[in-house]
Amino acid sequence: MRCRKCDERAVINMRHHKLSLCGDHYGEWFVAQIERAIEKYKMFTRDERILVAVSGGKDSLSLWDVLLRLGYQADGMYIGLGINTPIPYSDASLEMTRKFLARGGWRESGGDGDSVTSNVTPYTPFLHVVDVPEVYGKSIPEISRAKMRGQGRPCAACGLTKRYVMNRLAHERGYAVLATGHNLDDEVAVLFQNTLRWQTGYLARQAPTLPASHEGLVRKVKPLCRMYERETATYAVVRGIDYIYDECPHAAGNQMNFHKTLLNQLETESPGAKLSFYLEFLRARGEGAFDQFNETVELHACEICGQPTTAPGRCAFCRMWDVSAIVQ
Ligand code: Q46
Ligand code: ZN
Ligand code: ZN
Repeated sequence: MRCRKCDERAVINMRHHKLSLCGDHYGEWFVAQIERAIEKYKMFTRDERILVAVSGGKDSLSLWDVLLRLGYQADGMYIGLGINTPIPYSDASLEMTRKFLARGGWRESGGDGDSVTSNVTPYTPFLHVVDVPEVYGKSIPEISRAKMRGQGRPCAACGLTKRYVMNRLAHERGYAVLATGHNLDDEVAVLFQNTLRWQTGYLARQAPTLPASHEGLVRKVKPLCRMYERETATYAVVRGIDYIYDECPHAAGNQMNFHKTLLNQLETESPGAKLSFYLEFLRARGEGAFDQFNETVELHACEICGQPTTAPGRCAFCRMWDVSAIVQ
């Protein structure tokens, strides 16, 4: 298979786009796709400060890399969850993130970086690290065991904590927007799950750009939402980004992965099915198909931390972590 643009050996063949590209041309193509999504979904501008939630995985590191190459003011935030058994998942993922930052390489001249970086002002990124066990006294598996009576996975406690810590840090440090590395496969699996259950409220709020609906909340964006997981992985490889291959040990066998497997079968039979499922959903959503389900819930400030919450008194995070005074 040859590159459509230069006849070099192709590193990827995207059947859904009928396009195969070599490493250099693929890198350029990928960056251009992300820039297009940022503009199309009005995610952010070059004047705004962006906080990228980084996990040490291919998606978030690739996203950070692309934003820096495009000259955006993008800092990173790593949340240490304290998940280190049976594999040192948290420690290894922080190491990958630090390695990425130390390596630099997004302002290089020459090679495929040239056309992307030549006319942008380089930005020196900063990495915020919030270590949950250090700040809040317990790891995610520990707080989950304590609060959920050892039932099920720690993912509910994990999701709540991550959402809270990300939003709070972004808001307190004056970032205009929080960017996450969700790719097309992630978005389609969520869409499929929400559709199976007809969770219309969730469907109404599933979007590449979620505006800050309330004081204290920041805008949330997903610039990789139209890129297949395979495409993001290929970008990381082409760019020589070292990332953590292991999934969180608590992810194995979850429903999301099961749905991803089903959707992959569909994609194999019908290339492009995932992309069109997602894009057609966005079209219908854009035409107002879910507007009636977009309820505006009244939020007020948590009496402990001041973050917006629906519950009266303490927010769900402060209740779960038994926070009775503000932890800085
Ligand atoms: S990190 Fe956390 Fe995931 Fe691990 S404990 Fe579950 S939610 S699976 S994205
Ligand atoms: Zn080429
Ligand atoms: Zn609170």
